[in-house]
Amino acid sequence: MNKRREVPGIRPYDGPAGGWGALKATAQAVRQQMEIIEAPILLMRTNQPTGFDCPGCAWPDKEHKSSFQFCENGAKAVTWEATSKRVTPDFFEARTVSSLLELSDYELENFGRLTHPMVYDAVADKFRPVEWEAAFSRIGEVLRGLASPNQAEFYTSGRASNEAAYLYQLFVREFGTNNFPDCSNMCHEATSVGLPQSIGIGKGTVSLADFDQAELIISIGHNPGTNHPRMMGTLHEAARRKVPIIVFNPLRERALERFADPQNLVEMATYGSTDIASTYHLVRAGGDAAALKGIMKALLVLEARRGDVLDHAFIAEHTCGFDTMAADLDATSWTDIEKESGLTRGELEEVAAAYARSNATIVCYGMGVTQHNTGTANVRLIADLLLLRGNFGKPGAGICPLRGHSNVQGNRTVGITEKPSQDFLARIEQVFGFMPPTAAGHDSVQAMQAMIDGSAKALICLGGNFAVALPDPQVCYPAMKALDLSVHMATKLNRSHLLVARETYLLPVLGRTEIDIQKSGPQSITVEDSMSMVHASAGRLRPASAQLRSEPAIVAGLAMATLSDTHVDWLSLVDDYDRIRELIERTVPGFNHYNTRIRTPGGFRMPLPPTERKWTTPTGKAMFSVFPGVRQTYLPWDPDVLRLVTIRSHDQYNTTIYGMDDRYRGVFGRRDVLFMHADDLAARGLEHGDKVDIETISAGRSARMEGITAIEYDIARGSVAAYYPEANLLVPLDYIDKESGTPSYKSIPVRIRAAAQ
Ligand SMILES: Nc1nc2c(c(=O)[nH]1)N[C@H]1C(S)=C(S)[C@@H](COP(=O)(O)OP(=O)(O)OC[C@H]3O[C@@H](n4cnc5c(=O)[nH]c(N)nc54)[C@H](O)[C@@H]3O)O[C@H]1N2
Ligand SMILES: Nc1nc2c(c(=O)[nH]1)N[C@H]1C(S)=C(S)[C@@H](COP(=O)(O)OP(=O)(O)OC[C@H]3O[C@@H](n4cnc5c(=O)[nH]c(N)nc54)[C@H](O)[C@@H]3O)O[C@H]1N2
Ligand SMILES: [Mo]
Repeated sequence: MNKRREVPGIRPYDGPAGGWGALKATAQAVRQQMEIIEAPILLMRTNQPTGFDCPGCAWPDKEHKSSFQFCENGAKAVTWEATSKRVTPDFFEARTVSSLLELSDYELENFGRLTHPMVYDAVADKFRPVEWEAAFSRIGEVLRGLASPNQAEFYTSGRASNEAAYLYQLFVREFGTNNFPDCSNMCHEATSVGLPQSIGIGKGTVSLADFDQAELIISIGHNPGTNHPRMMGTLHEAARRKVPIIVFNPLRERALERFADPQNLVEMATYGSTDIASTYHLVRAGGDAAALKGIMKALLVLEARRGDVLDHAFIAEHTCGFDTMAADLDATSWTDIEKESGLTRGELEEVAAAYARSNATIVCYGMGVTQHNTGTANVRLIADLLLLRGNFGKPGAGICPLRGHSNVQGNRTVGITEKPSQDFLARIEQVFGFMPPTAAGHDSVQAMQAMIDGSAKALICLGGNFAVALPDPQVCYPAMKALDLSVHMATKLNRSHLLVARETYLLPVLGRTEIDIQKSGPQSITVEDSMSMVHASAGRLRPASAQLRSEPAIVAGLAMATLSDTHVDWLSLVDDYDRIRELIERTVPGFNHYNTRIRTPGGFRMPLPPTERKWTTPTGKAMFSVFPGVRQTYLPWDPDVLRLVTIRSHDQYNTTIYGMDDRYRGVFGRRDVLFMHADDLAARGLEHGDKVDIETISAGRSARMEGITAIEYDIARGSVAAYYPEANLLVPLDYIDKESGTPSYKSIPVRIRAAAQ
């Protein structure tokens, strides 16, 4: 690399991911948030049969039986919740909401845990303490006073337990709406919509044991070193067994290149590390569809030559649509594939050859695949690739979407969806004796659009940071303030809480790490991980405040205050969560003997028909898809237009910012940077460290982010990257995957110019 100028806070990171740096960062997280004595014990209890489920990510544990698995970002998630800092009524008395809005997302959450239910007082512009019952009763009154239940939006962020989420959907359906925007609509909705079309179910099909038998792992658009750190243990083991790992990612992510496992004594003692990716392809942002089509096209050529590449028996017995897809691959030109993917035909042919050699392949993927206008189509292409060689329902093979929030998958399983199935509604009616609404409700973008056009009047949030997670703060923030009512069940203060409506309530909840005692004694909750394993979780810490209530208790409180004529005995359900699980068992398939099975260590697995080669699609077969052409038609070919990817730093959990470093990408103490390829900088007469303005190319309103520091990075040509949520300024709200409604957070067409001032 040519000699670069010094840019404050930008230093290349040469080491492997993990290793001593991860241990040091963990110690620092503990020091900054907790009383040091209890921290080690708490961290040891994370993901143990006798402890609580880590709120960090949805990657499974070895049956929840293994010894403590070290995880830096898990430790950050746990200590961030178990912090000794508090946001009390005195805190709010000393600050107006307007003054709090001036602070950064990091500062807001770093004040600590909410301790009391609070209500907004518009005259003083402050939050004041309120009694729980008074809050419930007023919220119920406002909800009952709406012209229609459909004027309220009920958001869920995927940390809620199965029990809380189930009660929440029950309350809302009895109230009369399917308006269930949830974080999944911004995350893996493309998986939930695409995979059922392909294989009959919107979930991953692999288990941890499959990774022990895989002969090839393909990793597309996910960054496990930061977002699923316990997965690094799995990849590390696979790499040491010499399993090829082929990566597609526009950014060079250190953990996918080299990793030192903090559990590996030799590696730690010798400062050694293990190479993770066998090949790393810097695919162009949004170019995955082209790359996948290229691999499949090359595979068909190999098949024509050798005749033994495709799994003919599997295709004949288990699939539909092969010929149409093959004809489309034939018709797709290599020129287009290369241009769109940014990869060469030779590179893609090599991937096809490696795939043809492997008898058991797993494809893992994350937000780099789903958060595009073609998100659903991308997911289906991954399924197509796997189907060609029968990589479902055999050991060591399958599809592995890396889920987001630790229980986002469970939330969906127990009924958090704006498009419930008729079967589920029929069972609700049968068990509870009320008619749930059947019309589809709003997803996240639609809920916000309803708030913007004024048809939605109330927003209730079971966790999350709705307005900050969504695109386009210029239109979303004012819409929050125009509501009649907003209610936030939360652990910590964030910006969505401060975008106050005419009436706003903050209801503080118990976190996963805390003991939840109800009438029948201490309660456990249950969660479902990325591999469909359901298991129990019980907190151990003393609650952050005596005023906190559990999420099920708060949801029940809201329900009783809202529904004058309810069919549900809410109080008895809160007294003993076993009773909630009994109801789940009666209304959701797959939960037989729920209460017994969660009492065995490791829990149980939800049914996954594709693992038995059963396809619950309308045809009863797995379905190949057709992706016409190679590109996202809305993206212009104009070489001046770059594709902006929004990414998470290493010190961040979605909108929660733990710190200002992004160690593995060499960024320290700042987040106001734009990652750019050296040639893209040069083509604009820019240098590493220059300030730039970023402008979104979209018909209609212009969106700009000004004075960002462009830094040279090993990123695909034509792609640039900036941090989420700051860069949400540049994402139009209606810029979505039409099939799944997911915002295209990872391929925003932008122009970059030297900063005006
Ligand atoms: N510590 C921590 N853990 C987390 C989270 C967190 O914020 N912090 N968030 C949780 C949640 S809700 C989620 S959804 C997951 C998110 O986990 P990931 O799916 O890993 O999400 P991102 O960091 O947004 O980006 C993923 C990767 O996609 C790449 N990418 C971007 N665009 C493209 C593209 O067009 N093609 C390809 N092939 N790759 C692309 C980026 O360079 C990045 O490496 O993690 C969960 N776990
Ligand atoms: N530009 C851009 N935007 C994105 C993304 C992106 O990659 N790029 N990713 C999208 C994705 S994948 C997701 S999932 C969404 C995330 O969207 P959300 O899930 O809405 O956001 P979070 O930042 O995870 O929510 C953090 C808040 O949750 C609350 N909280 C934490 N723990 C608990 C708990 O146990 N109970 C309750 N009740 N509350 C709790 C705290 O108050 C905290 O402030 O953002 C999306 N937005
Ligand atoms: Mo997510």
